[in-house]
Amino acid sequence: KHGVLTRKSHADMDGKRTPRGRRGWKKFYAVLKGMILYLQKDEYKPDKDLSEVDLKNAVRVHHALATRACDYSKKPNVLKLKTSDWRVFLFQAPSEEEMMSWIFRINLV
Ligand code: I3P
Repeated sequence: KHGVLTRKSHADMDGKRTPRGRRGWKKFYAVLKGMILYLQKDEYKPDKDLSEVDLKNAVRVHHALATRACDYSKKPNVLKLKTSDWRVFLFQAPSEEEMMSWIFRINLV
């Protein structure tokens, strides 16, 4: 699965709140492949190698939990992703349908 997702980092590894200055929203082209959600600057090209930054932004979604971000009301179509290393991200999808589809696919991993 792939598509545009806008990310906000809410908690870092070990569950510590992401500090000010690193809590902004950032738009990515997201690709869910195997157990990894790749967050790329540019649209996915199958034969192009991932950049160092792309690799750094990739999130392991094995044993992660995706839910609708019910407690976040500033933007619509936002899902919350809790990873197995206690990071928390918010991702805004372009539509309700896309948000539900990402939640479903991430939780299948
Ligand atoms: C954050 C940025 C986010 C905002 C966040 C700020 O600043 O303005 O958009 O979240 O508020 O800290 P920075 O880019 O300097 O990290 P919202 O869009 O959800 O308001 P927060 O600290 O209350 O999460």
